[in-house]
Amino acid sequence: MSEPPILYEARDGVATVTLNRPEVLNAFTPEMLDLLHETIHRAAEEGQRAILLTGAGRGFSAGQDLASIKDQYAEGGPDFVSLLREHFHPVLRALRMVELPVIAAVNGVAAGAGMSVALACDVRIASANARFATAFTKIGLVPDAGMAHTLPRLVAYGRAGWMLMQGEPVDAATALSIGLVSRVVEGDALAAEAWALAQQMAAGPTRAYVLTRQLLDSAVSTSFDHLLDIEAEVQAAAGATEDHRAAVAAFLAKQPPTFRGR
Ligand code: T3D
Repeated sequence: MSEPPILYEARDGVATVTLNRPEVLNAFTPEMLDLLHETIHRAAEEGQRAILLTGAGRGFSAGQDLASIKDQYAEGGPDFVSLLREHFHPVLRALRMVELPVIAAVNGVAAGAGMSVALACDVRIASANARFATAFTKIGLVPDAGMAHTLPRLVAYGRAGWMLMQGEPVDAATALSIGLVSRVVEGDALAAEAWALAQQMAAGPTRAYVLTRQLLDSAVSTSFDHLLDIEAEVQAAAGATEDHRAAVAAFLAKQPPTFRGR
């Protein structure tokens, strides 16, 4: 029996989700995307506290599986609208809306929509051999799976335009220097370092992390004045959590806080 294209393991509050088609650098098929979407929701429904997303083998993901759609070119071409709306977009929306912090452990090449998926996560830690290739224009496509939104916000407009139009891979050291990833570690240390980061975030104020994501998303598309209104509302939600109250009490008692994600 062949292995499932998505592996799931939950331990100590961390749901590890592994893209698992290593023979094609974890390129996405619709079935794999649907399972990934289900799995993101599963982690939240089970009450896990963080998601750690990574790839099996030497790649993170090479984006859309081009071999699986090649026959469609003889019949008028792939139905891009359906492929995106029905299979890619639910995954991207789930990553941005799930009530858990999402950590991408980028273990190798992330290309096309594989890179888009990595960029939609809250934080990225990469191995020294990771590469980021926008790839879309290399095959005559425009960026999709949200990359036209995420990339310029991470690396600024000018560099995003260069990366998207040139499509050349960016290595891990460059990715770190331009803010595409937050940390780079030697390849064989990635699993342990990413796990430690995921555990640290899972034990943190996870509700505040998710609200911070929402606030950041609002902040990049609104005026300063409107942001001040939004932040008051979002802070009210964070301020109503048990985690906030417990952390203030712990601070005043000169104790370390214990966060429960609510
Ligand atoms: O319908 C739509 O298309 C809309 C949605 C679009 C979203 C997108 O993601 S568009 C972008 C699609 N992705 C790409 O164009 C990337 C294609 N891959 C590459 O350019 C290179 O493979 C990489 C730069 C990612 C890695 O290069 P390298 O030299 O490390 O590995 P490789 O030898 O090229 O690949 C290893 C194997 O994976 C190879 O198979 P083989 O020869 O060992 O049997 C290769 O064919 C396979 N593979 C890599 N990428 C894909 C793939 N198979 C299917 N689809 C892929 N995207």
